[in-house]
Amino acid sequence: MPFELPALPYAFDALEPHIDARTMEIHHNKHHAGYVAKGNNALEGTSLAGVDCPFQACARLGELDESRRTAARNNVGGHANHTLFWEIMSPSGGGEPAGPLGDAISKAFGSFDAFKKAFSDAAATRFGSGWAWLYVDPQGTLKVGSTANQDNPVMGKAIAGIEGRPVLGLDVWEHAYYLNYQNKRPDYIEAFWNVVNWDKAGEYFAAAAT
Ligand code: MN3
Repeated sequence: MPFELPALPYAFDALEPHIDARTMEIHHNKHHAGYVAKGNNALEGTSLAGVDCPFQACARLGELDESRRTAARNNVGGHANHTLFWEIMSPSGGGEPAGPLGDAISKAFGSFDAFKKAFSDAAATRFGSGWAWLYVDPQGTLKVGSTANQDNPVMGKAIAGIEGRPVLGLDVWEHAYYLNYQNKRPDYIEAFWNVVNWDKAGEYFAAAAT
């Protein structure tokens, strides 16, 4: 089965005032839908055509001919990243993570506030378009980093510059915030913390740690 655009798990206006309805609608219905369509085109007739999970396809980009690889990297990457992004936000989000993820963040970064600063800095200093990530590296260590364009840590170091399995991702492309925040990316990053779905991030952490 080709990839399909997943429904948003909440209404377009559910994350207001932190992320506005118009941004969410265009971001999901136009940008994400475009990555799904172009990602399916890129994988059609290849060994990755039937892969269910877009992150699994991201881990296997090396199987593709060069003629398909860049389109798959950009668009299957875009599909994977946005699928995660919608899930790790919630109108009832915010606060601090509890349980194993909360413990692991304190252990890796010293405190939740130190983690938050490291992640916010990664998001603010990513030049141009890209993503900030909290991820579990191959040694099992929680790390913060960022990637360009639609790259993600699952693609591996040679492609993305960082390697691991994602727990939290923040889209810092201008299309994610420009209508409401214009050039003020730091304000968007600060607002993001109010909508983080830590329960869902905890599920990604549990999956990444196994
Ligand atoms: Mn986006």
